[in-house]
Amino acid sequence: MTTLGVLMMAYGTPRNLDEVEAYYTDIRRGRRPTPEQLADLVRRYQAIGGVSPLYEITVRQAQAVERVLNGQGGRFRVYLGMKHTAPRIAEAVAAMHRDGIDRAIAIVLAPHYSALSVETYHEQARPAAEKLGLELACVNQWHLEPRFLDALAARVEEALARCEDPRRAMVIFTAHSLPARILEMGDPYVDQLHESGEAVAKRLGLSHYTFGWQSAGRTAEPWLGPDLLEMLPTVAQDGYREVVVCSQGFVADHLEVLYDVDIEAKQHAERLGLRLVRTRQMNDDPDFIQAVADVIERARREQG
Ligand code: FEC
Repeated sequence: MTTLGVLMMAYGTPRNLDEVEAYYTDIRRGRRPTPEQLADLVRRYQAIGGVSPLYEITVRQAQAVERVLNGQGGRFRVYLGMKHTAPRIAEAVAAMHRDGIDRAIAIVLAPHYSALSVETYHEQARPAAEKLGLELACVNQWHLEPRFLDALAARVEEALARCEDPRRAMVIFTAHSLPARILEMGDPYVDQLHESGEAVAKRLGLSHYTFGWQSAGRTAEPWLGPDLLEMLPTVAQDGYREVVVCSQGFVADHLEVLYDVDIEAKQHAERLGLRLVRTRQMNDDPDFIQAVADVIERARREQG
């Protein structure tokens, strides 16, 4: 049996505060942030303890997926490639090639597809693989993978159980906002977020739920809305006292969850008399790891 490579791709995070400027510049495609923008980002990292746990979690996710896939009788080797920090996606592809791997599945640790998110990972992976003659099958989306939906539903149920009155709590499914121009591009991102949220709502029989956006970039162009922060006053005015936020577009604890939801949105909610309960992130929990392994197995069968 030959070894099949798995190129697991994730966002990447600075390892310390000194790396924040280079990281931010990379996210901005080479444009350095202003001193004010940089100071604001450093402040947010400081607020979550100075560093984000994202990289360590991503490593654990990759190791766990490899263990599950090989435990199911396969012969896989998972390589981690980051979009904005080392080890870069192209480096991971090169490492695979050095190890004699000529076929691989590429998966981004973000379930919903957008040309402005998942595709930007593939844009780094495909040319690197082509150059080395490595056959790469890229998974575009996996937001409806059954065990991913089970994992999401379990977390919403668990968060509702932490509410004083679960039947009267509003559930908001959120994802990272993107520039609103994706709407004119026929991008499936918005529909896919509704599809996974609706599937979870149906499984749990939810009657109070809605969709919102979070963590919009600090740029001049319009971003998808409404933003979670803008939605909270309406939720409070509608008489809700508790709100469950399910950041379904993210699969790990990181800045956009630990700061944007746990600090910023929670404080805003408190000022409005609302109690905000966040669903537990997937991280390397076994149910989620099995779901990712299922996605990869399916892609392997399709690759033939
Ligand atoms: O914990 C950490 O250190 C990293 C957290 C982190 C994740 C993440 C995920 C996504 N982003 C997506 C899109 C954009 C677009 C821009 C943008 C900007 C930032 C900035 C930081 C940042 N993102 Fe991010 N993102 C994370 C962190 N993101 C920091 C810069 C400062 C700020 O605006 O807050 C705007 C780029 C521009 O300026 O042109 C667009 C999307 C995801 C979810 C999918 C994925 O994980 O790839 C989409 C985690």
